[in-house]
Amino acid sequence: LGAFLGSRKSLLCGPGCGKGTQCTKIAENFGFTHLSVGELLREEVKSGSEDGAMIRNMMKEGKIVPPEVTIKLLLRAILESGNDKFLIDGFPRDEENRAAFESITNVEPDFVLFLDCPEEEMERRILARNQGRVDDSIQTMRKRFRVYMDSTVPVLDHYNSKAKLRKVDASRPIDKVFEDVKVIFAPFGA
Ligand code: UP5
Ligand code: MG
Repeated sequence: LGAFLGSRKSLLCGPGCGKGTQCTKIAENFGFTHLSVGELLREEVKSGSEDGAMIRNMMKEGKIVPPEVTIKLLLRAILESGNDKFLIDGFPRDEENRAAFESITNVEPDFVLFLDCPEEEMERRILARNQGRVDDSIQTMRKRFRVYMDSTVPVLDHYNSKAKLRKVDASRPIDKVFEDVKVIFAPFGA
């Protein structure tokens, strides 16, 4: 499977920091296929599949879906894309998902982009988004922050210890953030 993953970059940060927004711009400018694991999970819920109800309940609680579910969706999307340059948005979310994905594919990301944003600003962005997501209530948002601190920050620490973490100040306007992101992606151009 590693052969399909010619180049893999991941984006991680707290909920609402701007992963989706920056990934859209990176994909357009640098020829990556953008895979948002949150979006893949929401599509799975909509499709009414066997796992749909379980996934919806976990997302509503801000919990991390087990790796056998997310990795299956991710690998399917990778194979269907026909590309070999991937931008993986919001994954791996915890050490269990990271270890499982890396042992199945035998591929580590070239780097992980961390969009650094204060919690109050992420909260403002999520509440202003208003797209009817099941997890955008104040209650679920607070749970998502807690899960981020407890489970995702250790993944950031892991990649930092391998010198694979790239950090950008994401508290600024979208285009300012993208200026810094572009510098990081420039060596991997389309
Ligand atoms: N916005 C963006 N950038 C801005 C800026 N610089 N200045 C001002 N406004 C900015 O942005 C959020 C909003 O802010 C938008 O309205 C945008 O215009 C504005 P967006 O780009 O959507 O932020 P993003 O980081 O993508 O926020 P999102 O809510 O998608 O992040 P989450 O990490 O919470 O959501 P995700 O979809 O990745 O995951 C949802 C759930 O799925 C998880 O909680 C979990 O239950 C489950 N999940 C798993 O179980 N496993 C996985 O591997 C992944 C997800
Ligand atoms: Mg998103």
